[in-house]
Amino acid sequence: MDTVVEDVLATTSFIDIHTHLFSPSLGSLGLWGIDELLTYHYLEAELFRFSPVSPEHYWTLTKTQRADLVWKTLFVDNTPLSEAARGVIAVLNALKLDAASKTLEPLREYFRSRKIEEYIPHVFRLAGITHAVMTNDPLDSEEAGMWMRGIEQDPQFPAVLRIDRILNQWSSHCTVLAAQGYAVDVDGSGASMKEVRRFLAGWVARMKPVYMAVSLEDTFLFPADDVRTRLFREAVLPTCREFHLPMSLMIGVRRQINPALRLAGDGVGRADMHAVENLALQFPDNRFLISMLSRENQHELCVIARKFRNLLPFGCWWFLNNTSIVEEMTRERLEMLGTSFIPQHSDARILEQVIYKWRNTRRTVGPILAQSYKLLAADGRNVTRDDIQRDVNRLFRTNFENWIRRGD
Ligand code: RAT
Ligand code: ZN
Repeated sequence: MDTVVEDVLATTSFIDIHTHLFSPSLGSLGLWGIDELLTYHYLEAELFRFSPVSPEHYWTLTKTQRADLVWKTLFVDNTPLSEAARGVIAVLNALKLDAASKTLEPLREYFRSRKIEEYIPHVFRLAGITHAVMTNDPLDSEEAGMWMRGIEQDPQFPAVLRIDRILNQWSSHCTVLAAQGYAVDVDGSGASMKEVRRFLAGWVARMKPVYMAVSLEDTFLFPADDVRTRLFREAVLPTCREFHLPMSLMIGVRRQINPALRLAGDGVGRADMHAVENLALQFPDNRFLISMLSRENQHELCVIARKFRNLLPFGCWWFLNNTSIVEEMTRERLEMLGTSFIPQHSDARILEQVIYKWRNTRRTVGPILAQSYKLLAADGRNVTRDDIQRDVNRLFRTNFENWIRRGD
């Protein structure tokens, strides 16, 4: 059983439903190579535990110097045991590079000689994925500029309209919309909601996203007496319905608990699941992708998903993407939801990370699936390879495809 499951997982290409990767047409936004891999914020957080360097000094270094420091600290002077550090070793091995190199120069040489258009299919093959769904911010001036000038869309990199700045930072971003000619104000009064819908519709037309997305803090409440509740009710969710787009909610971030660490400075908190229940109940015609960041919220999410068919739990997000927690969450989800969920996304920020993140997923999920089939067999039902293939397709491809296509 274990080997059949392993083989099906190894030979099925997955859809990576949430990444921070970019298609080559979005140019320098796309990160790849050894210096980017080593300055990943998961590793920067670890650097400060092992090195006396102060964050303030670290940020004055060039990217090359930072990468050298991370390599020496976490990979030469210490054993790279953490999930994020081990991931770099797995990537170097998969690319047939020397993971024990004392310096980075030979590794840099390899990456310098890659041509991105040929390199991406190679990396996708090693990762066993066909698509990396992007995260696209219409209020990031660099990215928005590229979209406005017109970019060639790459079917391997479906777009996602990410609207954190609108839903989480309305007071500081409504002026940006106003400057672009939208009649909005900070209280969300007058034509504001209609104008936000016009803004979103424009970006839906431009990006052709497969869903809209936001990440929300652990203290998120819905409904609340605030502009965000109105934005959800009167602008975002109606636009999702109009264009048949799911809304992805990633809930549980405690932003900048240590601001000196910048991107690495966010934490996690347990969220109040009433918000998810209320959204699912009040908007039966919207479909939601849901990922909770806190381990403590996972069981509640499974229970709520059993009650609301418009919720699709996905991923073991960020601090949860560790073998021990992925095991626990996947087992719990299989037991409570069968195959009606999406076990994982990579959240990759640097291209090559998809290699180790998907390898870890296959390695961790394989035995759990196999164990479920063994229990089923012990209870009187054997499964065929076709059954297993159908289940793996659902978990890692078609649950997502069906979710984004409904209503077409
Ligand atoms: O996992 C991460 O890399 C985080 O920094 C976040 O980007 C998170 O995944 C998000 O999409 O907000
Ligand atoms: Zn993310």
